[in-house]
Amino acid sequence: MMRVFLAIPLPETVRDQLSIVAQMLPVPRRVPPENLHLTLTFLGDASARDLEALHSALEGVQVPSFPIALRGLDVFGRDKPKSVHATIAPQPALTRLAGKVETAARRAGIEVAARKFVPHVTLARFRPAEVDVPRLERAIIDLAGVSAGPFDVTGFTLYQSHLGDGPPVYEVLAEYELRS
Ligand code: 2AM
Repeated sequence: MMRVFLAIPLPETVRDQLSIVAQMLPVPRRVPPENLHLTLTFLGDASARDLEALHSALEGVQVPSFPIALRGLDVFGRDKPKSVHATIAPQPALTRLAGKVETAARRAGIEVAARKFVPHVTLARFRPAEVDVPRLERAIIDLAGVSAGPFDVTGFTLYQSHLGDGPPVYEVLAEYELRS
């Protein structure tokens, strides 16, 4: 089985901008710049057969390319934060794309957790006890004006996540283009 997810890769300039922002956060571990991405759907463990079915289903996803922009920061976990992310300015085309890839995954027989799509780019993950919460909240308020992009989303990628000591290694398994 392979641990896989579908995500939008970010242009290098955007990753560079976000990693500068991440450096300003009072957190113990940041996502390495090369790992920054926008997840469309987390698929979890899938077999090679699942992935073949998924590949056929994804080739049928037809969505025109669209622009997105990153605006401001937020946390997951509220008063016990466990990650900080850059938020994405509202973009209905992005929500539509996420819905279509999720439907494609379900058609391919992959179980996808029913979760509301909250588009974001995670900048740091940690345990709540590892951060000074008021200090982190102040930093997030101070950085409320950060932005990156806009840039055109021209495709999405199927990644395999290899977990080990340290940050995960994301391997590209397949790339899907959006029509321009
Ligand atoms: P996150 O950035 O908000 O943690 C690869 O792990 C990607 O899939 C990450 O972007 C992660 O989101 C997302 N993801 C969603 N659900 C997940 C889960 N249950 N376990 C691990 N990653 C998950």
